[in-house]
Amino acid sequence: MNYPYSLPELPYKYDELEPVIDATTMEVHHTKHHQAYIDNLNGALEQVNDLQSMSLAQLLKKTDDLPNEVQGAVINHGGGHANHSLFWVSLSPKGTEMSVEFKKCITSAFGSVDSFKNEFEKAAMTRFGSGWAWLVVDASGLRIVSTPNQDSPIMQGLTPLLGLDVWEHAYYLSYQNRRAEYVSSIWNIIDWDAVEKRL
Ligand code: MN3
Repeated sequence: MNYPYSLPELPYKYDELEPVIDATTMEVHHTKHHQAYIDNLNGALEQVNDLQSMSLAQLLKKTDDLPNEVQGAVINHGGGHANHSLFWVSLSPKGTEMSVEFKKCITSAFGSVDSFKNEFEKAAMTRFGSGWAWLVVDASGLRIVSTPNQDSPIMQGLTPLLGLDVWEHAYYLSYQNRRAEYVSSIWNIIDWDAVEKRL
């Protein structure tokens, strides 16, 4: 992903993730929230020519070294663009099964697929306020982490494989305060083929 950033098309229609995520939530989330991160990121980079040639991942890896006037925008809006772009393509209308190979990786890292899911759900539930739960990989292997706001795991040198948006805008219309129901329903629409390809 490079400047000027643009809204990626979704590989499914807004209503195709129902009932897990309703069509209105998807449309507003994609065309308003995600678009706003992109617009704000482009706006912040407009006057900073030497950062325009860097990829979004490169910018996120070096947020500590960025000039003050763009640092916050890259973290919040660059992170927002990267996180949502990954989120959309980790979902599919019917979901897919984990491959045998990937199941083995999950089992060796977390004990079982169920304990992986429990740990992931716990990360999503214990993230106070707005943020994300992640399955990530680094040199030490697979891990579950959560980040606040739009912080990207890329900022910490981690490679995100799967991210779950737990901002209220991601689920409030259907689930109101019931984040746990949203989080446990998400397993029905995960595209494991897409997640595994990132490993
Ligand atoms: Mn969101």
